[in-house]
Amino acid sequence: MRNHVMAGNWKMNKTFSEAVELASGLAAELKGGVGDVDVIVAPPAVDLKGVAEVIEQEQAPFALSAQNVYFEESGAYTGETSPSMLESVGATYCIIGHSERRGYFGETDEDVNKKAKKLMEHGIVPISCCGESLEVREAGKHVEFVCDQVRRDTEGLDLSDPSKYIIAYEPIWAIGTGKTATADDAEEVCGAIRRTLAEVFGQETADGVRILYGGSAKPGNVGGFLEKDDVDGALVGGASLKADSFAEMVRAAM
Ligand code: G2H
Repeated sequence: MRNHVMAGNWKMNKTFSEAVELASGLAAELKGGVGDVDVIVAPPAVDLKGVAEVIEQEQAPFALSAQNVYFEESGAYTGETSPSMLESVGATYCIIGHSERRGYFGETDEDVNKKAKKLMEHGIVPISCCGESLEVREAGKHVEFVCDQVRRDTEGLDLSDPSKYIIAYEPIWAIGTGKTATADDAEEVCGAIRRTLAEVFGQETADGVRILYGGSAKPGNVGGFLEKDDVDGALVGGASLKADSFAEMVRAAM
């Protein structure tokens, strides 16, 4: 059985001291344990080391994720961060292909695929995002669109340990807008993603990959998503910026 994942994407929020404060607050909130939920926080790159230290000092029950990576090992790539650098500060997960990176920074499926390969070489688990725009959804092409993205993003990956690859389905029209997809909307697409994985990698792999929902997920609605067979957790933006609301979502996933 797949265990739940609750991942907080802090996006471009929190200075170093604010990030340390949020991580400490979350550690305190989750002192009672998190059951078998994989709890993950993804602070901005400059905050990773500070949050890693909080996790270590307070033996916090959550793991560290980056929000982005570059697919080369080192060299003249000003402003970029390599998988080894992430590894060296204790990141064990990395978000790739978030719609904000695709939309504002031109990240393509080819980039996402290369990033996943590199991360996995370093033992870092990708949280690979996919999702359709409002235009695609209104044209009724969302399932086909997202499954094609997943095919391209996973091309040639070794998913023999499916617990080491996570997909986040985030309909773009529901991100940070307060508009949430319904749990049935999420299940329709997450189920189709799992069938696509089964076609490409076989049923056993498809049954092991965790698929998350993301887009205005919050304490009041996360339970409905988690009840769905093919939704294994959430990638949470806004509601992960407060320790108490994110902890409430973790408890809903326990
Ligand atoms: C979607 C999500 C987290 P929010 O981007 O990745 O953000 O919960 O604020 O919609």
